[in-house]
Amino acid sequence: MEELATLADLPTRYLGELEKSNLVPLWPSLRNVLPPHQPMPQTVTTTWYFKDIKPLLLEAGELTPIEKAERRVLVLANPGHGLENMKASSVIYLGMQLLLPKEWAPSHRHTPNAVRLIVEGEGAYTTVDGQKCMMEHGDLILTPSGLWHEHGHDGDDPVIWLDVLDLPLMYYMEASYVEGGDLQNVNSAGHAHYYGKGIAATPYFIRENSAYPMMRYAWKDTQKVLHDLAQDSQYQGPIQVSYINPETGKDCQNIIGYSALMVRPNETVKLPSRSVAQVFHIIDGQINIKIDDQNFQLNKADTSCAACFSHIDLINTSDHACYIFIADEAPLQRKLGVYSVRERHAF
Ligand code: 1HN
Repeated sequence: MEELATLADLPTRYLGELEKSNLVPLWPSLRNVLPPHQPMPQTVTTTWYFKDIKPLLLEAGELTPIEKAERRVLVLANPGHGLENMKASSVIYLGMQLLLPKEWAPSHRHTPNAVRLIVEGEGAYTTVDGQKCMMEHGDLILTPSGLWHEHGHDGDDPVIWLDVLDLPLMYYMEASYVEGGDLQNVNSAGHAHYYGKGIAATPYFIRENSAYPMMRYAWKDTQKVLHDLAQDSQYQGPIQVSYINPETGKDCQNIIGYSALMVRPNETVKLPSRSVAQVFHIIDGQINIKIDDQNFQLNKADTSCAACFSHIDLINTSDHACYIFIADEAPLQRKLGVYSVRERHAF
């Protein structure tokens, strides 16, 4: 492709006149906004270690009362986007949230979709749209766009969870806002018991929020499916399952996709190179993650993010299985018709 002229090739007088009329020449920027062959992501490979986060989050618990925080969160910010912009990728926001015993994070609802992946602690719950969802290690709890949600804690120890939201996208679209609300009336427990493998409650009556029948995906159920898949000698692919809407079989949320992957002892999983940024969070176990030319040793509760088209290997040299929670931008990109997967070539 031809190298194009730059701003410096234009007379200052001409540039001044353009500016006065709110005009900009395209050609000096064309190769930036439309780079050849693949995007030039601002997202850089980043790892956040739980051993660094936890003491700072607990200190936030001492420094800032919950009433003064509403949500007590340290944001996992990607330096490639500028820390103050609070993005893990252009679409994905990540934060680690702390709730102390007896604390309450009041009810609100907002346009960004959120999920929580529970990291540690017992006795906390989230009430989503009147459904009380207990939070246990490894559980995934949805708080979809527009649904009321609040957090409470009846246990004795601090509870910490990972929040994943499509906030950067919503904010970019100028579609992000919140409404505050009153304490919710609890009317059921996450609906999880209405669903099994291939089975869903028969919908005689249309629910008010029919798009989201299931709010809580218990880790013990997910882990069992991973183990069942690993037992199937006919099955060749990586031991990975997607969190889906049990009534439609489609992604559980509209924008970010969620899955769980088991890397067996002494197994290496080479992921395909895909057009989406991805987040890896260790539910349990240890893994060496190789993202392009960088290597990280991840332990339980550590989190990494990788830009689009990264080459990612997950190498388990331990004699225990490693369980990884993955968030990616695939549902959004599929809907927009820009999702792709490429053959990996040697680096
Ligand atoms: C939010 O509503 C929660 O409800 C957590 O726990 C993190 C980050 C940005 C915007 C809304 C929550 C959030 C958030």
